[in-house]
Amino acid sequence: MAQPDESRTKPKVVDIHTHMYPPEYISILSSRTEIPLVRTFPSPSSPDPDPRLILLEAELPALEKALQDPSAPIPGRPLTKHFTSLPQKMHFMSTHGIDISVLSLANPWLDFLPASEAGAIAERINASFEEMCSSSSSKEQKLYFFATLPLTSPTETILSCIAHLSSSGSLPHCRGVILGTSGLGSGLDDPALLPIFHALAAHNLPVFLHPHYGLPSAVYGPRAGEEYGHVLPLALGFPMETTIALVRMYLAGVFDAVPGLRMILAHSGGTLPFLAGRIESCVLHDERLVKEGKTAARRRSVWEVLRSQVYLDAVVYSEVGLKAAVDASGGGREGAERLMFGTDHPFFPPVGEEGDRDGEWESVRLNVEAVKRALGEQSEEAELVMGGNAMRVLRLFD
Ligand code: 5CU
Repeated sequence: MAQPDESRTKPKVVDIHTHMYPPEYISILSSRTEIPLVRTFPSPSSPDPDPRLILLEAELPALEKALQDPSAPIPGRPLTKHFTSLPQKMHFMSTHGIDISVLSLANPWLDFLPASEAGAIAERINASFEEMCSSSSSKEQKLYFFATLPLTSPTETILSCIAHLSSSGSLPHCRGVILGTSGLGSGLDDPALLPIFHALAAHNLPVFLHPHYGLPSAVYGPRAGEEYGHVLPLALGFPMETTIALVRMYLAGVFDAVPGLRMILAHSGGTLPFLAGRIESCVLHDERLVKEGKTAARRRSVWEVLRSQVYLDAVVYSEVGLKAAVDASGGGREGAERLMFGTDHPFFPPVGEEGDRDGEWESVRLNVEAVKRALGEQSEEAELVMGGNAMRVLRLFD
């Protein structure tokens, strides 16, 4: 039997999907009266309850009820130190054997800020992420970050933010940007976004595309808020939102217009790995698109775009989903080279009385298991997904 090669250095584990809310962001949320917001509700079981973080439109009915009736269930999720504390992030990394984390501000980023404030706040938030990365990186653990763009500001402000991210040398740990699906307010197929996508490509800044808005609450039905918790918006709304955003970009020809653009899709591309064939078929059978010559032989298919300009994170919690993501990305070694491990920390913590947030998280274990089962424990492909791909694509060199 082949002996393990002791001289081989341990492959790095990189978490590319891991969020933080720096203190200035929490102050903004705490000063707000509309979603997104942070608010503390009295609790019968604790004299000093955690504030609650209320983010999603689907949480609005529960918030309104709790504001009127102190005995109603408390809305949102607890704002624990996992969302805000850097030592807690480092502890989480050690607990789960993570060597490098690529941090990002969590949703809804700066989407709700007035145009006049967003530019300066983005600058402060990005500086804060840089400070976290430079102050906490050590020989054993390293941090990088995806920056936040002031998307409600005028285009010149956004472009100058992008130029600052890569050229000034003041943000050496920045490795791309995190983007929601709203763009400048009309989605990511908005032609007004093209200069921004060109600038990101020119500065070699990949886009980490992440959902927030889900689907209109009406599709979840009248029982959702009271009876189904966050399951429908998070399990289905988020992935559909990502899928729709990417397909709109594809149909608008953004990938052809900006061939240097690189996208990393959260949650393994939502439902894209499963639906790419159907999307492709709908394009080819659409009378209007055929008539307008948009299905010409030289057109790049959805599959080709997935295999050239798109990467997927591996936050999918199952071997079945991970295999589909690898297959949609080209299959075998080629497909495995396009997937990157993530945890979604601090979301999906252990819950309930028994839930120990300082110990091992089941949500992380499921994502690690999925990689091992889909690609083989200690296989080269699994090592690429767990860290090698992120090191290569995001230039995370020692
Ligand atoms: O639990 C949630 O609401 C979330 C969220 O808002 N963002 C995220 O990335 N994961 C879970």
